[in-house]
Amino acid sequence: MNREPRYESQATNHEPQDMVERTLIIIKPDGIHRHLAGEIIGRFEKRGAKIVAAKFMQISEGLARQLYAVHQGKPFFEGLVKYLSSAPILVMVWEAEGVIDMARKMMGATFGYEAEPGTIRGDFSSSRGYNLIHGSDSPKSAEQEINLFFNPDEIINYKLADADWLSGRND
Ligand code: DAT
Ligand code: MG
Repeated sequence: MNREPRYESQATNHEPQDMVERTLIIIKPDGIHRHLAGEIIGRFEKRGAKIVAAKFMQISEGLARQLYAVHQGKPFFEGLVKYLSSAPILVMVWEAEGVIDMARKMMGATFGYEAEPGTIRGDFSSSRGYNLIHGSDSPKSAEQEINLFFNPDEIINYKLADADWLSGRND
């Protein structure tokens, strides 16, 4: 009898399935330096989201400016760009139904000292600017931000072994 698991992960197309959203999540330089990457990834894994792309990289100031273009001209913009391009970051795409808002709730409020306990920022940051994690804030920004970091063929379409429990429906 063939006891191999069913490998349904062979990528054939790179589009998410119906209803499923994708979001760009970045573990920022403080998250890497403070050894919190595993903790943060673990929260997304345990919540049931699926990782579909990842890159460990140090980005240029130019790319940081593009990511944060909506904040250009604000007093904190230059510091934000320097911070994000100062050290390695882990850039990921996570997929789940409703993942954009879900990730924002998991991240907590922007400033660490205002974030609720139980959130990533609320548990691990008390800083205004060094707040560990970036997450897209809308479907439009998710699409733009994912395209900024990943080619379509770098996003892997596969089925998790426990997908029926994580994202199956009983209605
Ligand atoms: P978020 O990261 O919660 O989406 P944002 O998009 O409003 O927040 O801002 C991007 C980053 O810029 C944020 O993570 C931290 C920094 N930032 C925002 N507002 C700031 C402010 N008033 N002073 C200092 N840093 C700020
Ligand atoms: Mg934002």
